[in-house]
Amino acid sequence: MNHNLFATFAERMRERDDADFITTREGQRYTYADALAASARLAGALTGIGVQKGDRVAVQVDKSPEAILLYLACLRIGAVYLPLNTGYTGEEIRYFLSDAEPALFVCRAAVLDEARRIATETGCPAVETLGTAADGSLMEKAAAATPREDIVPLGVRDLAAILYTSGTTGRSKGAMLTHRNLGSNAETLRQAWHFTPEDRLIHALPIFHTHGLFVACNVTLMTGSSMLFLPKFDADVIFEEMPRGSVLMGVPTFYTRLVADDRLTPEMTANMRLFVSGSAPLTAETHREFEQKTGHAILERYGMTETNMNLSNPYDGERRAGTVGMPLPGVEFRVMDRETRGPVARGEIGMLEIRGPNVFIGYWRMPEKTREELLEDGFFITGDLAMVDDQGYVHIVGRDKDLVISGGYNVYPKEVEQLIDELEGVYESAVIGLPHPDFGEGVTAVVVRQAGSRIDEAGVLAHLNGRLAKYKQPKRVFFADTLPRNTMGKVQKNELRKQFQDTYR
Ligand code: MLC
Ligand code: AMP
Repeated sequence: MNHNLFATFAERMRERDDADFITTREGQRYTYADALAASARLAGALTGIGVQKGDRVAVQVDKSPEAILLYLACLRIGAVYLPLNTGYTGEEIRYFLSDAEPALFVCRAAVLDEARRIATETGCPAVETLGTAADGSLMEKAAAATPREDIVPLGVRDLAAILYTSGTTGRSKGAMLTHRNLGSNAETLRQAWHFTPEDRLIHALPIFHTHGLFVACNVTLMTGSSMLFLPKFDADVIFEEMPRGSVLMGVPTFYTRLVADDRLTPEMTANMRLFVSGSAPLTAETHREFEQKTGHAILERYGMTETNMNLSNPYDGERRAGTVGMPLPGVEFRVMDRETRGPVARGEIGMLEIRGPNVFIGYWRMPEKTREELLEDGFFITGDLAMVDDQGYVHIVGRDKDLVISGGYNVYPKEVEQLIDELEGVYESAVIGLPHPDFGEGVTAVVVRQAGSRIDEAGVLAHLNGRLAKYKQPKRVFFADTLPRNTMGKVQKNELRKQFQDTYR
């Protein structure tokens, strides 16, 4: 049996033939037949460039239908798709390329020179460009290539993608996801969320993370439904498109912004059948307000880069505000006491662990990290703290990992602290997440100066600018004489969060 996920997608694509797959407001339109043909041409181009089964293809491009066709082409030939946040700076890209050793780096034309330089320094043999108007050197090569109509046979552990997720030590880890991981989750979600070929997903998420890439696109491909690709979230555009859409997937920031808008009414959302939220906690307040204003209960689900989607509120049945629902079919979970390593009683808080065909097979070239987090019995330690209520709904009540989630993007404080600490005049720093009305949590730095230093907020921010993606940069920098520490010498971030809790309110 061929475990190549593209084999499953291709069947659906042939069936759906001239039905829309991806459209844009700029008039781009790919039917399923178009997408099948284009993926074969892109697969031919990749082969011509020298990309082979198992090779990584690193991609840092603006959102476009062609980026998804490139993802499909990689699946087709068994190459490993490696999407990168467009916000990453050159320094951040250098790390990913040196760690993943891709056979090809696909970038935006505007940064081609820098990309070539980084590729040369990191030993990446090929660089191509891809633009948002079906342009760029990769598309030119695809137009001239001999299409590859075949689908490379793959085994059950062959990789479809590597997605980097930041590490608590400051070093990003590449989560290795197999064709089976992605395929099983897409099929599960298709069924659980009642997708049909008639669905039209309003797609406003970025396509370099699990939510916008796998949850949205793989479910669409599994179903044979269609997507309207928007470059980014823009409330005006969402409201213009809602009457022609049926599903919206978003991070909580989408919903807090929509709820605050007078255009959100039952009439406006009458054609929509489903609003999905995930990637960060949706407040019960936003959930309730959204329902009051539209009659729609947002379906909140819980997932991770390493695991795809695990838990979901029901499609039919109560969608409980402030909870992430129950395990999806095929997914097992347990809530464990971290000291005794035994399960906690219902209603008590413990570490959430997950097992299932959706769970990744390990971190790229990090066997020790993999062993620490992916246990021998197949359960993955999420780092999230959970509680199961009397109705069996799971509540994510906090995190046991030092992580800030800002507008659905993960920021690991360590990475920011390391950069601040190297700055002259800084003795030490602590980076925390504080309640933020728009982003959920706002990245904030608390800095202790060296004696005599006059470094200020602007100085710290200037140092980070260009070194760190914008969303990782603190929204505010505060100064303190010392950082609060416990008897073990560990910085008490809880204390800092309390002290600065009203910063953005
Ligand atoms: C933008 N900015 C952010 C930010 N997004 N700052 C912090 N956090 C963010 N998430 C910066 C901009 O650079 C800008 O800076 C300023 O904040 C205001 O920008 P904006 O125009 O208001 O932002 P916008 O472009 O509207 O973007 C906000 C957003 C976007 C929430 C729509 O960040 C987004 O689409 N997030 C989704 C992330 C996502 O897909 N996560 C899924 C991960 S997968 P300045 O200074 O230039 O003004 C995962 C697994 C799972 O977690 O379970 O799904
Ligand atoms: P990422 O590594 O970007 O995939 O982010 C995964 C993390 O996002 C999880 O470990 C959770 O901390 C968080 N997360 C995802 N969905 C939810 C949700 N519905 N509620 C609370 N936290 C969530």
